[in-house]
Amino acid sequence: MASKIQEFTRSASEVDPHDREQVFDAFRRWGYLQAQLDPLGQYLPPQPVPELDIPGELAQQARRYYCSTIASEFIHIPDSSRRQWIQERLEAEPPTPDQHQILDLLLKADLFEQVIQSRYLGTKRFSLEGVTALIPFLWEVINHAADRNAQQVVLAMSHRGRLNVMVNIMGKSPVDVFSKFEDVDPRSVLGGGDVKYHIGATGAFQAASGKSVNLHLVSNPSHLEAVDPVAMGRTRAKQIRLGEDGVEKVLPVIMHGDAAFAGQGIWAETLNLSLVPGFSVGGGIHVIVNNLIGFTADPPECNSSRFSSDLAKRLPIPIFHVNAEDPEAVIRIAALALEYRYTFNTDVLVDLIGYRRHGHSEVDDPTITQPLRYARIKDHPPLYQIYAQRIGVDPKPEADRYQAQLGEHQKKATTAKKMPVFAQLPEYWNKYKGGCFKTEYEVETGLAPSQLAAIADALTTYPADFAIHPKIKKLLEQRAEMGHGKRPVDFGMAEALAFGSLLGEGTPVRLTGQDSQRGTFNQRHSVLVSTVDEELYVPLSHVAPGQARFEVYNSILSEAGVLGFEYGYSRDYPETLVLWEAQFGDFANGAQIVIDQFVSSGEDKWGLPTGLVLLLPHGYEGQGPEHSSARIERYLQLAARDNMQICQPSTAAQYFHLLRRQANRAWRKPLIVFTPKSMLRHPDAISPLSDLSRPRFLNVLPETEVQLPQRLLVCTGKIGRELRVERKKRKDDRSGIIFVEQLYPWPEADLAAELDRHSAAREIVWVQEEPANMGALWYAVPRLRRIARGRPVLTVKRSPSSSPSTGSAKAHEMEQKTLIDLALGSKTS
Ligand SMILES: Cc1ncc(C[n+]2csc(CCOP(=O)(O)OP(=O)(O)O)c2C)c(N)n1
Repeated sequence: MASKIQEFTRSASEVDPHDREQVFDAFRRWGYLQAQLDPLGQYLPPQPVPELDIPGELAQQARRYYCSTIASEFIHIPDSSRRQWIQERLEAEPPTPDQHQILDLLLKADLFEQVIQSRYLGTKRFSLEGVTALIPFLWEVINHAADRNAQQVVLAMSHRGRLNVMVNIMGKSPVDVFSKFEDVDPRSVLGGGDVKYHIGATGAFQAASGKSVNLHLVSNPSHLEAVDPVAMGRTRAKQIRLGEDGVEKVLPVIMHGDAAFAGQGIWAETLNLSLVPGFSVGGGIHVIVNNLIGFTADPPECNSSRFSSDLAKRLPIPIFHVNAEDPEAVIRIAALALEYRYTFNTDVLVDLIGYRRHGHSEVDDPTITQPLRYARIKDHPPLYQIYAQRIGVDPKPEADRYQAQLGEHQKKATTAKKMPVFAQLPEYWNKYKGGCFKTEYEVETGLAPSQLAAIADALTTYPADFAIHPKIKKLLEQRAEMGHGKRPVDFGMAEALAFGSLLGEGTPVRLTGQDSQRGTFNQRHSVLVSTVDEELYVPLSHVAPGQARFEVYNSILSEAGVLGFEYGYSRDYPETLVLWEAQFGDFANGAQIVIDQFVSSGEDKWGLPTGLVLLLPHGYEGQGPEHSSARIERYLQLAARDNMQICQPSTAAQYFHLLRRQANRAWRKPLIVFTPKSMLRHPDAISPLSDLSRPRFLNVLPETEVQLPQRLLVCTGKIGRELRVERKKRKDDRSGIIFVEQLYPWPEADLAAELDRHSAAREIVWVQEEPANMGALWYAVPRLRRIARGRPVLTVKRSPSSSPSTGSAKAHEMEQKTLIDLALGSKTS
């Protein structure tokens, strides 16, 4: 019979040893500190807990439930019905497991590693030995998930045991894995590809019930835990695609290392997305594949608390620790975790505690750093042997047979000619292209004035009884005028028109970032808030009947976690225009791993394209070193082989066309956009409505006002707009101003044509706001020289600096004035 859980702690002397609830409460609360969790008995010794010094039979009984090879932390969950649910199951007799199945899985997991060890001695594989119970764990989770209607499981894991999971869970052929060790067909991956323990895979799992579950193992960089938000974003995209019961149909199972779990901030960020609207996936199964070591570091060096799992206590979710050498306990927790996730739709964490049989990789000798532990491990039998003995089975005949079979597979691999392919892109990728740009991918993006007016009307209308904020009322009135050509279009409206048009054409739009609903610069206002009851109204969700889904979320204050999530989302929803916005462009450096390891190189390493858009506010406005630069130089350095597009639209219309181009081209490439701040409302950056009816985005904006320039100022972004205003003021008819709106792929032909058009110009000047060692200078100047036809290419820029800009608004103004004087004058270097 379920009982009320005490909300406070009693000392042992206050507990009546004959009161079952009082006794059990103490163990439910503190029992996890005295469980037997380390198979080698070196770490996690039972901790003295005075509250548990309770005599009597009931205490013995409670100890069996709470201090065995399973330890449970769940009293921190505020919802008593959930705690009740857990304790009822932990205090029940465990179901009888299929012991032969467990043995079979353990044997296969161990022997797979042993065969690689013997055939490819000294080659890195990151063996799972010591925690091979992961394989029956996953087997049990996926089987139960199949019973709960799961159609897909998104798996994420780092190096450790990855190959084992590929073979023993994902159904990949051992021949294919061995041929990766043979490194066949190196020519196919010259300059690209990835190591075997990072690549992704797709596969099918045949559940015991006969159902098939699709598995997706997410491609993973070396950077530990970076894959976590990506897997979550992928899961959410798959769930949205499947509709209402998507949360049931798609389950994420994320594996972590113990050192990485405790240490990596991106995981803390991801965990915090768990219950947030727009990011929740209805919970996932998280497993710490805990070998109680991180490379050469012992647990006390990796973590400030007893368990590496402690970070997860920030959430109201259960944490189960289980000794990986008790496979039946592991199986029991697998089933319990899965049922909990499906019952309460939250994350569940399982800390699977074993050891690591070899060094960090197989080329490391762990006896140098942990001689005592490894002396003990040397004599410790593999788990399948321990378990076989426990259940009274002689495993040798089956072990010999399986070993011989793997030997055959290995032999076959030595004659393989082709690099095996482990992953298949889903059919919704069929209509999209990766690779290098081809002109046939170009699309027209302009819209007729009548179309723009209709969208504008929808975007500026709200229910008659909606209590609108007076400032927003005015804004919408102005936007309505913009949509009818009665006033120039600003960036905010250009974006709304781009989104609105795409939604009406059937392209979903998803935008996230800190404060993205309103917009950091008070420019977006995509969600209207009633002044009476704070009810929300989203005009972009009311553009046209049958329109596509519009999502805009204010994200948690995270860059790496949220950008990783959106990258993952874009990977599984290429039909959606997915945009992530940094509050200021330089904050994206907190997500540098996601940018380097996924966005810019994912296609090269794993053949996985994405059309993700990064909106990075950029521009020197005297706001100090941290709010000025989105670090154009970094993105340009990452650019090669048409891996992404790097653009800085300098008018509202250009932004409109750029967004529409990104959605409507079949070419799916990341788009990095340096977006405006003060330029949002710069009089020279607003556009006549007719510019939105132009055919397309222009990679280069030509000089339009000066007929015969003697010098050509080439620039990108806001500085060009400032130069144009100043030029007018000075009545300067010597300087032509050309905007490079797309920096990468470098629009060489367009730019060359524009430079050639002005043959009277004697010099070309690259002008930028950024210091000499930043911005696009180093990238643009040699490229300009190639097309300058012998004319000198000079530069105007700030002096080299270690930080992007001055902290003084007045100093900024002085510097900016000097830049403009230099650019429009003749003193250039
Ligand atoms: C972000 C990051 N920092 C450093 C490393 C180098 N590195 C690779 S594995 C490893 C130890 C990981 O330990 P743990 O998380 O416990 O996983 P295990 O290898 O023991 O399974 C380290 C430090 C890395 N891959 N990623």
